Amino acid sequence: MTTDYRKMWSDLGIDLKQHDTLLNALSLIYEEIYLSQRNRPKGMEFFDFVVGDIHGIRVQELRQHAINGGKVVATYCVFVPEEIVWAVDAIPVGLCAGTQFSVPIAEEVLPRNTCALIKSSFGFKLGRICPYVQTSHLIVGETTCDGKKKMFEILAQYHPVHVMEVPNKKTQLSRDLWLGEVIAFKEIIEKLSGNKVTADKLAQATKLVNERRRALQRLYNTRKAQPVPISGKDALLVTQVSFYDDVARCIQQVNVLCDEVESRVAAGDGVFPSNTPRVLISGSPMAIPNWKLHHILETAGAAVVCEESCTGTRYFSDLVPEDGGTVEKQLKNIADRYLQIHCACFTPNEERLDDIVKLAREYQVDGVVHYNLQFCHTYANEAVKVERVLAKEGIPLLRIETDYSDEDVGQLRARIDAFLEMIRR
Ligand code: BJ8
Repeated sequence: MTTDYRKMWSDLGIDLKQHDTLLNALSLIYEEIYLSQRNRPKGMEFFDFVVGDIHGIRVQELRQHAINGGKVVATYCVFVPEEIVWAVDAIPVGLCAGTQFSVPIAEEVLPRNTCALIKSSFGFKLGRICPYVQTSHLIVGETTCDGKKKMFEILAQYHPVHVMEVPNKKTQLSRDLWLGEVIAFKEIIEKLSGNKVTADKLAQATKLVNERRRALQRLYNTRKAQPVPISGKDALLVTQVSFYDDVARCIQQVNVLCDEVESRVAAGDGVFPSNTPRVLISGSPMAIPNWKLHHILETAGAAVVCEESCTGTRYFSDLVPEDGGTVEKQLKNIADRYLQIHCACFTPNEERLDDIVKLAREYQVDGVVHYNLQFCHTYANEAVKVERVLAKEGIPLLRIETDYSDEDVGQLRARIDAFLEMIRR
C-alpha cells in the first residue's frame, strides 16, 4: 500500500494498526482461497485487482467526490433504493460486513448472540477500520430484522444514520407504507445532497442500475451451462465487488468477463469436470470477505452454480421499469420493484420457496445447501419450510448454520463430504 493511502486513511480517522492487521490477513486469505484456483477466466484479473486494492483507489474516488462537495451514502441491505441516491449525484456504497476480524470489537458493545453480519458491520465502525464507513455522510439502515433494527439505534450514536421501515408483509397496506418510506427517503437524500430528484435524473439512474443488474444476470446465465464455466467463488466475488465499485466500470468489466465466459460455454470448456455435483446455495447473504462456505464446497469437489441470496439472484433478478414518467410514477415503480425481494423478514414468504425450486431446476442442481448465519432467526425458521418444499420436489438439501469464524470448519467439511457423496451422480 502506498504512503498516499496511509495519509488518506489517517485523515479518515482509521485505526492504522488494526487496519494493517486486517489488510494483511485479507491478502493471505485471498491468496489461499482465490489465487489457488485453476483455469480461472482472465476477466477475473480486474476483480483480483479490486480486492487487492480494496481500501485504495475506490476509497480515493469516494473521498474526491466528497471533497468536491458530493455525498456518499452507505448501505447494508438490498432494500435501499440506490437509484434515488444516484439521481442526486450522490454515490451509494454497499458496506462489507463479512469478516470475523471486526466481530470481537463489536462484542464489546453488542450481545454475543447476535448474527455475525450485524456484529461485523458494527465492529467496523466501532473499531474505525473501514474507510468506506468513514467516508460516508450517511448510513441507511432498515427494519428488516430485529437485530439490525436495534443495532442501528446504537450505531446512530457513532455515525449519522437513517432507518427505512421495511414492512413485514406484502399487503396493500404494507405497499402503501413502503411507498411512503421511499418518498421520505427521496426527501432525506435531497436534503443531504442539496440536489432535487428530477424525472430525467431518476430515469437515467434507473437505466444505469438496471444495466448492472442485466450484466449480473448475463453472468449468472452462463452458470446454467454444463460444465460450469466459472467457479462459484469467482461469481460470488463479482457480485460482492459490484456493491461498492463504480457502477459504470463494474458494468463494463462484468460484460468483458461475460464475453469470455460465454466463449467458454460455446467451447464446452468448464472449470470443473462435467460430473462435478452442482449445488445451489440459498439463504443469508455473504458480504465480502465471507467466502467460507463456497471455499469448503468447491475444495470438497462441488461446483456452486447459483446463490439464492442478496449477494446473488435477489440482488439483480428484477428490474425497475424504464418507462419514465413523473418522479411520482417512477418512485412507485421503484417501490414495487424492491418489494419483490423475497427476504425471510416477510411473512408469508412463499415466493422465496418458489424461487428456490425454480432456480434448482434452471441451474440443474444436484442439491441445495441452505446457508444460515447463526442467530438469524428469520432464515433459520424459514429453513423448515424450505426443507419441506424441497423434500416434496425430491431435491436433496443440507442445512448449514455457521458464523464467520474458522472454529467449525472441520465439522462443516465432514457434513459437506457426506452430502456430496450422497448427491454425486
Ligand atoms: S433483504 S437478507 S440484505 S435484510 S442474517 S442481519 S436477516 S439476523 S441480512 Fe439481509 Fe436485506 Fe433481507 Fe437481504 Fe438479520 Fe439474519 Fe443477520 Fe440478515
